Amino acid sequence: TWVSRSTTAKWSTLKVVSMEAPRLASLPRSMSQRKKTKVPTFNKMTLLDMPVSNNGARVRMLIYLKGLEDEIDIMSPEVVGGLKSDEYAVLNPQCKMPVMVLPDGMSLPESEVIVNYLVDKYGEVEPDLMPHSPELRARGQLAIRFHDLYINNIQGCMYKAMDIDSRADMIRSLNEQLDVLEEIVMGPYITGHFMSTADCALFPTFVFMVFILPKYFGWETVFHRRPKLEAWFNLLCSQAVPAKVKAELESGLNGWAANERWD
Ligand SMILES: N[C@@H](CCC(=O)N[C@@H](CS)C(=O)NCC(=O)O)C(=O)O
Repeated sequence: TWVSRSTTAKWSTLKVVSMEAPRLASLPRSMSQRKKTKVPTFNKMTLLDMPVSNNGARVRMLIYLKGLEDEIDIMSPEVVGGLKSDEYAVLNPQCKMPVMVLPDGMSLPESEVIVNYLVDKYGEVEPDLMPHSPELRARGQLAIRFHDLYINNIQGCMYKAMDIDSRADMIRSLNEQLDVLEEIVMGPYITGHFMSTADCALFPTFVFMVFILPKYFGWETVFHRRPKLEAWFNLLCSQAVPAKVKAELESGLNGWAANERWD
């Protein structure tokens, strides 16, 4: 039995309807299906990702900051047949980028899980990207969680096909979430004097917003009445590693523009 309701219905008007569970077609999500699919393996730690992926970019930013390029290969999901292939689905049952595959065959989906794994594994490699007090660590985690829960899930409104009302609602919500972040960022970095994993998580998404919202949604700026976020974004843009990540993301976004994604 599944519960459905229209998006405007109140809880009191919930309708309980009976229908079959949605079929997840051929994705090898269960153990028995997985056994039939050859699990891709790599000799070196390998991140499957593409330049335009903002979630992947948070992991790439950490890899470049810590100088781990010799330890970790970065390849396109196409090397295992693409995001929708059975081979990719055994690495990440959500079929999304990025995923990290370890030499022993273990695969780690979810950018924040990968970032925390690398911070843990390469803790002795500077910069440590961990704020130096429980309070600052909590603030960083809060920025990341708000970003992941309330921005990541609607960021598609900037570039995915959808009806105009849903898009308008999500763009409005994005605008509100930026005000929430303005109150969290301490400056000059999100958690104060040192860069942390919170900067890695948020910066790529800001590159998306700064690229897309003024050009295609008529925003004057992403930073209206958000001076702390503006100073933070400009500071990161002036540094080599974030600038490299920004250029990677923009190469993908320019590709989307050339393919008339927003026309
Ligand atoms: N929560 C996931 C989100 C992953 C995600 O949404 N990845 C996007 C790229 S940034 C993706 O794979 N999109 C392609 C698709 O969904 O087909 C994470 O942080 O890794």
